[in-house]
Amino acid sequence: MRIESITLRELEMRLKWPFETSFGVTQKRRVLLVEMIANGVTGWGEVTTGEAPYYNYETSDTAWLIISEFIAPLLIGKELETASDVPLLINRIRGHQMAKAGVENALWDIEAQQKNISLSKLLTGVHEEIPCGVSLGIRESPQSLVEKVGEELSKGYQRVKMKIKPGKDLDFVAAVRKQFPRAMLSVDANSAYSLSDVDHLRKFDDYDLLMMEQPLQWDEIYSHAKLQKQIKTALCLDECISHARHAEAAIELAACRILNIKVGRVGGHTEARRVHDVCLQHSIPVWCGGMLESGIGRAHNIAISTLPNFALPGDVSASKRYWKEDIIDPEVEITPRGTIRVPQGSGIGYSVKREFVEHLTVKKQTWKTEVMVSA
Ligand code: OSB
Ligand code: MG
Repeated sequence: MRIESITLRELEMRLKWPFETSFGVTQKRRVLLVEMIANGVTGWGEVTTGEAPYYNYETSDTAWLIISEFIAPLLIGKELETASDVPLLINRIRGHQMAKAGVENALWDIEAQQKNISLSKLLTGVHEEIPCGVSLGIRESPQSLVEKVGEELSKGYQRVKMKIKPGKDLDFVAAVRKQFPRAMLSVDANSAYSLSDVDHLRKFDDYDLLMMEQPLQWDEIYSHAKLQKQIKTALCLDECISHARHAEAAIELAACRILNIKVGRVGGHTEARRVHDVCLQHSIPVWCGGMLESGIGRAHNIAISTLPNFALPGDVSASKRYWKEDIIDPEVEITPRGTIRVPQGSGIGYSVKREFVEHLTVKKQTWKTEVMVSA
């Protein structure tokens, strides 16, 4: 495949409702999309950065810089055997996984279309339907959280994850558990605690949670190992796992019993599969995390979620939970069983609403190979 053109664009998209995590509130999303053409076939990827460097150090602006200054110039005009060769070409750029993933994943979409198979098949996925959970932002009061959890469970979602932060944690979880004694529940602290909070964090053991996600520092594996020894609730790592070697270290240290894979956080589908395989070898179940993606990122999440060791419901949910109108057709929907049926069409399996994308675009840059003039 010869990379003939790369278009990077920023879309301004407003979430239906503000989403609050321990690190802040988001409503106005700055979504970066990568549109690539190779051998005449167009593929799409999404850069899953936040607007501010509060989840990790990347932002929409750093990703724009890294892609426009380094990744696009490195890749334009290159001939590649497969999308999984992209990391070899851009490895010399340290970090910036989300920027890399947005570009690499566009080529995965192209490769699947060229082979006329679904992205799921190309990634060697096996599931035709994936189990879905939701991630609920921090709310005003325990009562309003209880109501929201009830709403999502009644739609069929199989697992509800609640965002927590100091001061908005135990009471909220206790109220939800009391109302829903048998629901599959988990919490996500997004690094809001430290190891000195161990006595507090141990109190969550009373609520039969599936897991507690990344309670400690965003770049810490070892502290989570110390914490896991002292609490019963299974820890799940998110922020601190940037690649398969991190996953191996975390598993060897017994820093978690479950792992969240975000395709952007680990640098694209190639590395996401490696993380998946490491976890499978060690019997650590994984699930797919979300970053408030538009339909394009959502479609990539669905495809990777079809690999065999995605054994737990992910944070991949219906388009309409976040967007008044999504940029893909059809939108992502869930079945009454709380699953998403994996599209069987070629590539990501959803079509991109070009005009709507254009309408939402606030910034755009294109790289092209030099035009070949035929004699
Ligand atoms: O930690 O999983 C997280 C959103 C922004 C930043 C971090 C996280 C999240 C979510 C949203 O939980 C999940 C989703 O996209 O539905
Ligand atoms: Mg998380």
